[in-house]
Amino acid sequence: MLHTFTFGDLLIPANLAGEPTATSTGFVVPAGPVALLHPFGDTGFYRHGWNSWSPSGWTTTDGETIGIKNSPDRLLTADDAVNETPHLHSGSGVGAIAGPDGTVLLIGTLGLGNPRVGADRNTIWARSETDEAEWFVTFGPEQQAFADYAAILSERLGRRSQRAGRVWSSWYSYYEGIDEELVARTVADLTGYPFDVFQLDDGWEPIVGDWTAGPDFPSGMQATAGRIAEAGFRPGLWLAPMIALPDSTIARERPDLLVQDDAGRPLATGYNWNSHYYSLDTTQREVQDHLREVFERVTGWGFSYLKLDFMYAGAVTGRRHQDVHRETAYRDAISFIRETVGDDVYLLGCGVPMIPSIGVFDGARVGPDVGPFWDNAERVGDPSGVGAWNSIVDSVNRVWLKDVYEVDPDAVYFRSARNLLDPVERRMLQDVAAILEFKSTSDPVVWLHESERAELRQYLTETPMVEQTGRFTFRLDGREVDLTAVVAGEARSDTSYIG
Ligand code: 9PG
Repeated sequence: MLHTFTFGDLLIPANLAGEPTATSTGFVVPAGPVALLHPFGDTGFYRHGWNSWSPSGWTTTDGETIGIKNSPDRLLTADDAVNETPHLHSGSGVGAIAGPDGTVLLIGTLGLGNPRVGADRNTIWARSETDEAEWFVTFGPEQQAFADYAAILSERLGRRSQRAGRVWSSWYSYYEGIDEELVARTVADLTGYPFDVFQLDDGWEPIVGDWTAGPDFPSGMQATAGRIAEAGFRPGLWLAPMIALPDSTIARERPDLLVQDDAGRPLATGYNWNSHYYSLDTTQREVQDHLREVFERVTGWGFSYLKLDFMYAGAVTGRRHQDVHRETAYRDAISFIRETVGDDVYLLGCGVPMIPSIGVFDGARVGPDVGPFWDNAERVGDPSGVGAWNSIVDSVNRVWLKDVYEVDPDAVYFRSARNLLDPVERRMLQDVAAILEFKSTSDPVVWLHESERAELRQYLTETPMVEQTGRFTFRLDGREVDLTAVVAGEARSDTSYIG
């Protein structure tokens, strides 16, 4: 049906599936395709990435699109292979175009079904694969519009209240090279530092897919969790419960439990650890039994903070036993995990589809991995590649998600040893994390100089008041932090940044 939205003096002709309903902050539009005619011509467009690592940000309708240009090779971080559109401006779940005087016209999904929002110089449009979710449409000052959208998203999908606190994670120092001795030593060194969580990352398991203690943890995972708890930290553990490497027990013995391709073979749903990997078909009863066992086991060991990684793989296109949309399969699976672990376990999503995870995860990663260097070296031009800059750009473009769950921009560094980031770049990472209000690091205390230890302590102890004053400008305890030039790729070791 044809409809005209009225926002003050602004009239927006629209083609909708049904009559919109006014709310106090905008309009709820019935499920089905949406197309709005806008009068702004070529203008700014906000593109939102599907999962934690997918790029998000502002471009213009006549500018370069934001996204991953070789998506079949980058299944992990693209908006999945089917939806990445190299020449079309579009994003996942929500999109906005810039109007005059800092206003935006925003369309956002209120549910699942692979909702996409795109725009060109005349239109902003939205559609999904299921036509089951309503949309929210609003016009107003940019931060207000996103805040209003976040509020209605939480109303519809839920909002959890647990906070992660200050997290030490093993990834950005030791990577997969962890063992029980090293962990015990690292924990002992951290005694007295005000961390809340000590989280073991990838490397404890024998192989991705088998969630049992690996050979480097001969005393078992319960012993390690116990040591962490004795030192006064909450034990945290990394898992990638949706995926399995070809040599894992489940992939070798029960390929029928994996998501299949059209020929009925297990479907490769990503590439890491020098191998392709598969996804579990979570619509099968036996897979749910497997997940229940895994989560009862790891919480039984004493871990109550879980970083669940590569979760997008539970929501990719492929053949599953039950004929449900892939995002519904995903949401059912994570809801099942939440029921299994209960409300007290903190679930941090990583590589999660952003919108289908709302209300189930306590926190979510909102950008690609940081690294102890500024630019991604091995994936030039891929905004989802590892590196401090890519991580900052995606994260600051997702600050608005703070209102739906905790947002994790990834670890920050204090160390100068084993680090190519200079003091200004390290400070930028710390500021972004302060803005997002999530504190984590992987620096072992023994890698830090005395002054760096003091900086770490201070960072963990002080929580600045955060105010957003513009798209990329903030006030941290009254100090102006302007990330505009950083996001644009202009400022790097600009010493004026820290004054
Ligand atoms: C453990 C790591 C850490 C890290 C996670 C995740 O695009 N990629 O190829 C890609 C590979 C690895 C990756 C993210 C993206 O890292 O984000 O914090 O837990 O797994 O293996």
